[in-house]
Amino acid sequence: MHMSFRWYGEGNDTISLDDIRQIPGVETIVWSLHHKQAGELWEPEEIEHEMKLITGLSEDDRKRGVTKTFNADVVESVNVHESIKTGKTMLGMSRDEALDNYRKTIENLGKAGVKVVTYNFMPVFDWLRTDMFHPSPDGSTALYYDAHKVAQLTDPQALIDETLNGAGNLTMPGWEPERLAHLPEFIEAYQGIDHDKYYENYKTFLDAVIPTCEKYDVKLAVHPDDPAFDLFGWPRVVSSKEGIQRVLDLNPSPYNGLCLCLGSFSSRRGNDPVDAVKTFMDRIHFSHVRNIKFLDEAGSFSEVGHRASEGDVDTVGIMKAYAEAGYEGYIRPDHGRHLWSENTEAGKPRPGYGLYDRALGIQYLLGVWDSFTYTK
Ligand code: DNO
Ligand code: MN
Repeated sequence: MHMSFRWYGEGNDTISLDDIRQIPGVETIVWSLHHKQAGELWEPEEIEHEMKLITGLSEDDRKRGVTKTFNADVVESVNVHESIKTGKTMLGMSRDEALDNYRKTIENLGKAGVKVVTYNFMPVFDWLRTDMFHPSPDGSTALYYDAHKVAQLTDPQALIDETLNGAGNLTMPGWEPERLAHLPEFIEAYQGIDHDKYYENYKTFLDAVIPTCEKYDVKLAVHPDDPAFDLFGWPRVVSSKEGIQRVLDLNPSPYNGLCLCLGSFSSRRGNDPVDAVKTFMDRIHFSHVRNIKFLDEAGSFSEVGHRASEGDVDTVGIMKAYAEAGYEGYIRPDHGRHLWSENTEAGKPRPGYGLYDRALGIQYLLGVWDSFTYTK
């Protein structure tokens, strides 16, 4: 198992590689070219520049006697253009053009040495919460999902107006103002696309891209829908054990795999994360291990610390299942709460991606892992 940490890049993250170096056990930096829009080609020079930052040491590092470096094996995410998901020309790009760019990006990443590329296949938006700094009983804040609030807001524009704007200028991935300007176009394009049609479009994507993944030895890893159920009447298909199995069956290549996010997966009542780990082990290339706590019957939840007893996700059972299988893929602690000085305005990290709780989470996950695997 390789422990990893998501980093948003120089100048784009309040956390530095130096900070991450001091968390014991981190081998892999999970990165992306965050300025790229879905559908855009990632050029070799841009990839090389970012990977050098991660895998190398600066002059200053050397002078200070720093020797620890990271690998840059995992990219999260290369986002999928809406034309691929809907099968229609969208935002001026045809599906074929978007597929060409995706394939070429995989090729460029593979040639640079990247091993795993994460993506999600959610319609229109990436993850959704109703509150990004919800106060917890201990004074920390956490990402929060109020099911009642979402149930009352039947169209996404209302949610944006009433909830997200209240969160200040912070935007969630996929909810950038430039994208939101196209909301009517998205709503129109998804008319008549049900779950079966969406799986069909998904298969077109996999069949087009997987041969390139095989050729350049890049494993594709889908992140489950977050939260793991339909929103605004749009189809979500990576939300349950059956849904995931169907995605894996769309293209049986081992390169068609999972970034199994157990926090997202567990947001659907009845989903069993330990069972999912055991069932899909052979196809899990990357995994996010985090915890959530349900707050009511409607399914509202708060993100909580990684310890199993803090919430409803059996993080011990998950790590035990990975340890017993001799899992050789990548794991990261995913979101964390905002602790200590991270609650203040100045230098506030992006929601869910502070330093302290993710560092604590790593130590917990490694502690559990070690208890099953370590010998002196
Ligand atoms: C949610 C997060 C997501 C994830 C993307 C992957 O649990 O891990 O932001 O990074 O959905 O495409
Ligand atoms: Mn995740």
